[in-house]
Amino acid sequence: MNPLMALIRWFCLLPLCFSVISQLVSSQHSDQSTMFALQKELSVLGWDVKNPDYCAWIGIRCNSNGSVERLELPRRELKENLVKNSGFEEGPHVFHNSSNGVLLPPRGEDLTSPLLGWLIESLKAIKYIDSRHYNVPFGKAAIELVAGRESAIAQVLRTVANATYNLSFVIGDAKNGCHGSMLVEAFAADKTVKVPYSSTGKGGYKAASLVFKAATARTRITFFSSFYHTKVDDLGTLCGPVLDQVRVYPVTK
Ligand SMILES: [Ca+2]
Repeated sequence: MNPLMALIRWFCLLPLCFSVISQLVSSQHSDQSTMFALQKELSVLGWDVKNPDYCAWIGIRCNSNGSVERLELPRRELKENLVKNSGFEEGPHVFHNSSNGVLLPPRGEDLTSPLLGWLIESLKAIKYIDSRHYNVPFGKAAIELVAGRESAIAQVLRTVANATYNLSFVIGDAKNGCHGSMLVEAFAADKTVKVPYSSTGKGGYKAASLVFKAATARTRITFFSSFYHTKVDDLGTLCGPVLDQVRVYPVTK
């Protein structure tokens, strides 16, 4: 069986299958549209949809006709991610002419979060940035933690008590003149990790992860920036590390 069809067949064991299939039905049935539809649901690290040459994506091998010949994916990539809106792709409308991103207010000022699935648990706003004006690690949007420890974002996940999970995420910079030694702190159940990132303002990113054991049927994951940063050419403007691609998968033994 074609390796791509084998993956889709396996993938259809997951509830996310239907949206992929619906996209396939409306597509030209080419490997490119299939790969893009799969990436939209799976958000595999190293599958960069900004690069239309899917044959160059990590773990993909194509034949001379550009058809996918081989797929190598870590097992965890094919489990359902517990994090809602894990890539921050569903957020407030970003005005086309605005290059400043959108400041999302802390909880309390607004009854419903403007960012699907996420709680803004902070005294100050976080910033929603889009790929037209900023460097975003994956997809079309991400968030920038612009107010140090006063700018936290969290989500409560449905977990199984005593089960072990892996939390992974990427941090980077928005290519917006925000230089310096950054540090993002992530929390899940009773575990925490501090991830350093050295920003040269060029729009890079790195991946990090944390293994934790759920204590109850609900587990909170939280992120904030340890430090305050300002733009090199505008010391009055706060900036900070970018967070994207937050995923939680059960760890199978
Ligand atoms: Ca994203």
